[in-house]
Amino acid sequence: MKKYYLVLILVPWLFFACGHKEKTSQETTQNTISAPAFNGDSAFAFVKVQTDFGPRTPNSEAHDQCADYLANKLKTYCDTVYVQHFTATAYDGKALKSQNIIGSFSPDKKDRILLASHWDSRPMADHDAIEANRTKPIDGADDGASGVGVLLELARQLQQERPEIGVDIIFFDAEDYGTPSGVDLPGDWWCLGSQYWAQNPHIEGYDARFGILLDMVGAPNAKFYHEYFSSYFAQDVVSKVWGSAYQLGYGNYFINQQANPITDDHYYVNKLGHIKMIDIIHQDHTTGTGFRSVWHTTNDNINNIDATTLGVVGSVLRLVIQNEK
Ligand code: AHN
Ligand code: ZN
Repeated sequence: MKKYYLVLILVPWLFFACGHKEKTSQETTQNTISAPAFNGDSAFAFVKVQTDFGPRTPNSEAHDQCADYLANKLKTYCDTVYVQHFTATAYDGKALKSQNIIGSFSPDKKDRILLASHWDSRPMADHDAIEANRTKPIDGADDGASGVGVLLELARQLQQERPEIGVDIIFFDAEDYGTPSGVDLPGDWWCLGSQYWAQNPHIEGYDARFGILLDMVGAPNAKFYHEYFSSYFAQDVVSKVWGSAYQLGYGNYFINQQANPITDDHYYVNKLGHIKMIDIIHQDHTTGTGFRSVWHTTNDNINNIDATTLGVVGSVLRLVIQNEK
């Protein structure tokens, strides 16, 4: 009789426990508010335009052509476009003819958000599995073009639905000309464009409420964790962005977990520019490099870009901007 009672108590409890657990896991991907429209396919097309120029490595013809394209495209969407020409010195002593390209909405507004990506691509596929490929430049479809594609599509949309807050979109140059894998030199050889901009902003005394950097936002099923420096410098912005993603039902892309520090453009905007900026960057701890397997290889091309992921990131940005009054 006693055993029978125990079953009577346990069975409903098990039911409740399982049912409850299932509901919780469903909630992480459920829409709780409606997403502002964002066209991932259009963002994808903007990624392809860039990779169609070929590798956009500083001092190449494709680099020049893509710079003109980006500046002209921003001119069609933004109120003001600034092109910052500068010469960066690379780790190997090369002088890199570089350009930071900036598009602004409502440049006179004091309250602003800064959005950024790098538009150059790496001059060598130093992580390629095939040795003969390691000196070849890469398309950088994910590593560079993906973030720029999302931001171009965002600019197109913001022209139609003007944000209340001022917005600046910066395409940094010469981010990915850093030292080859295995070479360790003293000095800061990555992110030369953002280092330049942080010390020479396009407007004297430039400031923003916060900044968001996009880097490698085009992988199928990308995973964006709380990158260490983002949390260190701007945990409130991390919470805002990951919270917005969760509200839109994108908790499977924007994961609430700490991850490794990445010395990316946002690091210098924080450190040298004193503007708090986070990095939305796809990290993968299973590959050995910390990034996806195509990273810094000739396989970082348009075939490995997913319009859905671009759409997810763009929608999150739109919601974040919409919430800034
Ligand atoms: C390093 O791996 C040293 N920096 C990461 C910055 C980066 C490279 N982002 C894209 N490519
Ligand atoms: Zn890179």
